Amino acid sequence: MGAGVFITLEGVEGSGKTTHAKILADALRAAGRDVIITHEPGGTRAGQAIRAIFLDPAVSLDLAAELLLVLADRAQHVREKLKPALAAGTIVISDRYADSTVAYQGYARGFDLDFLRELNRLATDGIMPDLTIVLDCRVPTGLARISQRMSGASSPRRPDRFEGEDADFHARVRQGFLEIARDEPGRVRVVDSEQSLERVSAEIRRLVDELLERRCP
Ligand code: T5A
Repeated sequence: MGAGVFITLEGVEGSGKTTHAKILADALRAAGRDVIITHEPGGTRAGQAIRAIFLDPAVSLDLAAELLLVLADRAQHVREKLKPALAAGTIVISDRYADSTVAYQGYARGFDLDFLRELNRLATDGIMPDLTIVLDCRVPTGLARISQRMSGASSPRRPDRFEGEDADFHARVRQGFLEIARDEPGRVRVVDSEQSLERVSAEIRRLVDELLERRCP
């Protein structure tokens, strides 16, 4: 990896990743840092096409096809966007990355975790985040935020492939993220995202400032 800094936000649906990616990026830019926000799936043009199939509940997908689609999205994302940005010294904030595959396709869908880590090695080309923040909230809290957001939208949409899964599925995803954090405490930090937006963003900022102090004082 070049001189850039790679930060990922992970967590269950509605845990606040998109909101906090933006708050963090705005704060870092105000401090004079060069920052991009990206996301998976869909961070590239090819990824947008993959995302449309991946999330559409009306498209029948075998679980192996679902897995390979999200890995294809990542392989393109890493090579087209992440590696060049990191090589240019940018701070890259990604809303979801490789840990989502371990949590969703592994802990929740049941694929072998070591097999997924091997596939992630191929898709990521070995690029792993310097810091991953798991925004942790209870599943009903996250889902309630999503349905509130949907009901307030000007053009309401149906739940996507994952939002439509049952509570047990989302509970396994949450557990998966917490186990990933337990297994890799040096890289992955958990923030309670049921706190106010201000408190969550302050905790995220503290973790990021610690990282930046170590990486580029
Ligand atoms: N997926 C993805 C896989 O299965 N495998 C993989 O490898 C990958 C990469 C992507 C889906 O793909 C799956 C997982 C996902 O299901 P997506 O559309 O990109 O789907 O959606 P999500 O990443 O799940 O993002 P969401 O939009 O659903 O949720 P966020 O981004 O976590 O939440 P956000 O920030 O939009 O917040 C939701 C609402 O809550 C409010 C916000 O204002 C917003 O209205 N909110 C708070 N309110 C009060 N207090 C707080 N602390 C709040 N934080 C946020």
